[in-house]
Amino acid sequence: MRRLRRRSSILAIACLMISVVTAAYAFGSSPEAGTSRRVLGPGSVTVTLQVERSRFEPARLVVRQHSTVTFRIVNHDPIGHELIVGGDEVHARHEAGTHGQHGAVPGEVSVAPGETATTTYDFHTPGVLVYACHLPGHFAYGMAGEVVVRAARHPSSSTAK
Ligand SMILES: [Cu+2]
Repeated sequence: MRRLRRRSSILAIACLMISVVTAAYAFGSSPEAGTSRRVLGPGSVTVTLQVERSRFEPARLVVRQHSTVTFRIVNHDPIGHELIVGGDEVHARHEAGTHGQHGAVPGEVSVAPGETATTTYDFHTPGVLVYACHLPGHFAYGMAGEVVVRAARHPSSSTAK
């Protein structure tokens, strides 16, 4: 009887540990994990976005204006995703739309399960743009990131003469 009780308490602890680990997977390890502080550009740069459990990593990029960013999306998930880059209007349209496949428009690409896809986007205007996946439920789940576009440091001296 005593042995049985001990066994069931071990089982309870094991269940608790499994749920803690599951929660850690679901919410990520720290708020800093998905951010990148490095300022990219100007000019052509390539950024690799890892996709795992319907999240982009990193989930924040900082680029100088007049950067041409090639996004390389590595999908580690067993389900398809997409990367859509743009402003509020672009995201509202895609969230409401039913586009199945992307690829022809710069900044819009579909990525099959376990595959890698690329798309290129020009960032010219300072501000904040968003990249997101608009497959049903993914954006609401949090499958999005932001690109902070910083003004060129010395716009007059960099292209003078
Ligand atoms: Cu997705």
